[in-house]
Amino acid sequence: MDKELFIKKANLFHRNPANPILDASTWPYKVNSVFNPGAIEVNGETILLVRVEDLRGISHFTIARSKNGISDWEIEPHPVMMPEPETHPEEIWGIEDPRIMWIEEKQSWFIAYTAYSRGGPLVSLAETKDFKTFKRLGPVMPPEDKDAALFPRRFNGRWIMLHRPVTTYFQGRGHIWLSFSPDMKHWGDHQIILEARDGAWWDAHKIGLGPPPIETSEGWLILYHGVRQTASGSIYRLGLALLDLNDPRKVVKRGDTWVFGPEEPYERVGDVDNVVFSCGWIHDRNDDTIRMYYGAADTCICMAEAKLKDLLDYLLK
Ligand code: M1P
Repeated sequence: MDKELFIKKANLFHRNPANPILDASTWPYKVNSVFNPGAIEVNGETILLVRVEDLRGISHFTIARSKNGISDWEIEPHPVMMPEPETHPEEIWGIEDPRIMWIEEKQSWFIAYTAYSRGGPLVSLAETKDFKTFKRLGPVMPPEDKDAALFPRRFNGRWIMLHRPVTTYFQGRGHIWLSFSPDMKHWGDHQIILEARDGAWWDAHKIGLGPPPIETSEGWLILYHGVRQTASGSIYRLGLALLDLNDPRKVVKRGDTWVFGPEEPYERVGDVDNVVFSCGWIHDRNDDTIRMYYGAADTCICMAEAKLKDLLDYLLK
């Protein structure tokens, strides 16, 4: 049997026994579901910027904080970021799936999120220093486009963003693209870097970036979701790839197998069955552990841990 398939069986990610760690029943106000959070750590505290779907079906963001990243969550009693369709019409049907990156040069957190416009989902950016007030940079990619995240620094003077446009040309299939910008507002030099595979592959229909890239000695590590369409609906699973450190347009390595997929009942059954979807992971450099936060079945929030070394070994050895 192929060596990589053996490694898959070794289970790179380990689910936390407390899963799901957050759901609608623990929310301080009435909501339908909580899922797909952005995740960061500040002064030893885990902060999740949670996508919350209200009882209309429209999503907003709320903050949940925890000292250990697993339990005793302090959830803000009110949303921290609501759609603002009066000033930002592209947010008419909500804001979704935030990916957070610390940008040292600007001493700010930048959030790439999906704004659900009348023309379809698109990519918007916002900036915050405190997760209380948010400055919108506005829509930066037209619909349909989502699953976006920034790199933390400039490359030859330009910012880089990964994102996932969908065109009718590919019959609704979606690939991961990369674009450049001098100012984070105007984006160009768009190019495909990672394509959905074909036929029976687990990532045959469409793929999209998961959490923001992590810088490692071997390259930028990315986790992406791959979707396979079946007679009973789509299956969302997660796979790994490495991008070149100096030129992220170059894919150094891409794993063939998925490394995480829906297995547990809370991942198999929910508002959208058979979905694991991650927008945030936290790398603890002290013990090399990655905590991957993910939405399960578009219904609740879970966490699974892996060692960065194991993920790199899986890709490189
Ligand atoms: O329902 C599964 C996911 O579907 C969408 O993801 P994508 O367009 O990348 O396939 C998103 O709406 C996501 O929020 C959702 O979890």
